[in-house]
Amino acid sequence: MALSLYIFHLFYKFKVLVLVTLCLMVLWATVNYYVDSRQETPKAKIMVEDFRKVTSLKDSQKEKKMESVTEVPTVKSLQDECPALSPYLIGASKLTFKASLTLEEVQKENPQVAKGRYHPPECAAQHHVAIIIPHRNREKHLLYLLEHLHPFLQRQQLDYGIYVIHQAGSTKFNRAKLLNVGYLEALKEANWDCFIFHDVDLVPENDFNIYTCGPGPKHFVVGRNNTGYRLRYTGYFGGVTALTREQFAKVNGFSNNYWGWGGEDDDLRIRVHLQKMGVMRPPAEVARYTMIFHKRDHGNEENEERMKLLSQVSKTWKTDGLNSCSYKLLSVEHNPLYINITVDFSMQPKVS
Ligand code: UDH
Ligand code: MN
Repeated sequence: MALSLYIFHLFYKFKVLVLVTLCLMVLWATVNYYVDSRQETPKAKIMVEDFRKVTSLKDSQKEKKMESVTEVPTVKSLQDECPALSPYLIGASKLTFKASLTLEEVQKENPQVAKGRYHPPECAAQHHVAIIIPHRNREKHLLYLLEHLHPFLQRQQLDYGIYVIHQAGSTKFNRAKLLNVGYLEALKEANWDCFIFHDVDLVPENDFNIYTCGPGPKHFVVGRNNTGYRLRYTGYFGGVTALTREQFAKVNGFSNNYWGWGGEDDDLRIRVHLQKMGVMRPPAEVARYTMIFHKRDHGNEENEERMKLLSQVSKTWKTDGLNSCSYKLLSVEHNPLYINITVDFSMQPKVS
């Protein structure tokens, strides 16, 4: 009897031991799981966030032409360079310009643009591009350009910033000098490797017209609606051009001496040729623009001195350009969709 009681007691002790061990094991597993999941959560959150960003970019373009997008970039591509050709390109678009469009609407359409800048969230951009827009009294044109240019540049997977260089006052307009200011000021905030000098009223129609720089200066406006989509004249180098930081520095930028309309773009072409650089153009089928209709602006009358200035470029380019571009900087504002730089040229001596 005593023996059986002893055995029962032993068995009871053993059961308690097994139960305690089991409890400890469950506790250990729970603590381990909790620690692991704490480490995983931020990673998972980032992955979900990235996926959301990638899909929201795709959603916004769905209506336009989804069939041309062949594959959804994977989360893994976050660390990878963007592909040589973006999968988001849709080709030719039918442009519309709604009279009632507001800046708030354009802002809503571009939630990922902040302080005038954007970079693709899904991959590391291969190109860092500053868009420089000369501007005075063309607010509606600017609105339409922003409306179309932001999605266009995003579909090209560029790291970009849009700089609007506003000439204050009513002195003669000086497009070229504004573009020099844009280059100098944009470089103060980022190390851009490519500059696109862009008229405010020219809207690109086809996103295969890629806004990147090349081994030589580029001219994009091969055709536009109001010239029957033909080059305005042989050698035309106006409207929208792209030069790398180095190419633009090599030609000493634009001349500062073209006041009023005309000549400054031909002057830049001569500078480019003097440096033995050739001009490149994208194929005519894609390098197409719609110019928003306008009349000649007050303060931008035809420059009667332009032929004289053009005949002297080989003597003047070294001392007239980026290295002599003086201006009074009135303000730099970081708006949601663009960086607005206001300058005053009224104190500048008018060199002829
Ligand atoms: N610009 C302004 N404000 C001005 C003048 C020029 O913002 O008051 C800028 C703007 O970016 C514009 C660019 O400078 O796109 C070039 O000027 P422009 O558009 O006046 O030049 P374009 O060659 O026209 O297009 C010239 C006169 C058109 C006469 C039309 C007659 N049919
Ligand atoms: Mn114009």
